[in-house]
Amino acid sequence: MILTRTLEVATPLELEALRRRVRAPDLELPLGSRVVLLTGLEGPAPCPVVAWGGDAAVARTDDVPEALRPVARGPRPFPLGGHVAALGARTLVLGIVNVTPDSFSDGGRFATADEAVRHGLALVEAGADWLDVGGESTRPGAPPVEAAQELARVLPVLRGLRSALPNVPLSIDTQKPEVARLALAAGAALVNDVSGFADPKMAEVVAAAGAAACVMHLQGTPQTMQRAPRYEDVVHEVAEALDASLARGESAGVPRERMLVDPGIGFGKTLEHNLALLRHLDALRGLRAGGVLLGTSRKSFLGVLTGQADPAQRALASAVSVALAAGTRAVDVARVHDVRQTREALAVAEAVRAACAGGERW
Ligand code: PMM
Repeated sequence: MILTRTLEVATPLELEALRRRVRAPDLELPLGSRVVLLTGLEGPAPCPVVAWGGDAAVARTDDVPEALRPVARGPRPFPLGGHVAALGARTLVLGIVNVTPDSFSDGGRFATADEAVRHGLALVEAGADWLDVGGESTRPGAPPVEAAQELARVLPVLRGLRSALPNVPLSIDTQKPEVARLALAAGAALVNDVSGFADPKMAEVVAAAGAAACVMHLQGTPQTMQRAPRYEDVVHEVAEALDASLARGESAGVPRERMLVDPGIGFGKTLEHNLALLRHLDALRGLRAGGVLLGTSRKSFLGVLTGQADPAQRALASAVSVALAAGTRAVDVARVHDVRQTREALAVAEAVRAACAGGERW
């Protein structure tokens, strides 16, 4: 699979990294150049290139055919149960309702169904477009939960939210097909699978219900993922793995445009891996999925960058990370704990972006 990402070569270090990636030590580009990096090349390059080595090449932006460019996509409908969400017009906010005793940032806070439903209502009041309900923690090292226990946690919350908020699309965050099946029957419209359809039955459940899905990238398992994450080219490898998840979905009968892709920030990734993925989210556009979902909320890498040890104190850092990604039109849906702060940050990012698009640049 050939993937492209746009690069602005702003510093000598970035030029050096690009030289290494395309194995061209003599490559010269003026600093500030905008180019496209193509990865995953097997045969001849699909366009004129300035340097080429191994599976990667650098091309001038104008030389790359339209079909290969990581283009931001315009507004498009995304069916969700009885609703049709509009993706691409603005970044939608997916509010997190964790019904777990041990999620890393909010575990135990909403441990009863009533508390969780009240929390969901408050998130919608604060501006959440959709809600994501989860009954199993995926924090590094978290012990797995039996399906029966997960169902006992999530079903009453889904039913409570469904009746209190009939117009708000709900998603179920689970890796278990049986949990997904019953959650869809209880009113969820999207299955958020952090394993990216590792269990092929999951894709069948989604297809049978005519539901939507989010497939996330994860290296290893939640138990082992942060031990020693390793990639040669994290952006390309994450995109390839997501493409394989989309293919599993398609072969079970889930249309590609009904699935969102998510790079899985913090799931088997170091700080450098997370930053590279955030910088090159546009590469995921090349997968032609329904849209791109991003989950940076309160994650450890934000603690490393800010020195903020308490995840609940990372709302500002989380909102900034979402606003930066939204500013480049690289993200359609942001999964967040701190809805109000994220909506405020997005309002600013999107207004600035729109002003530039309208030509009011000087
Ligand atoms: N992160 C967590 C759980 N589920 N789902 C998706 N699609 N993307 C994520 O980044 C993601 C997720 C872990 O965070 P939490 O324990 O705070 O919910």
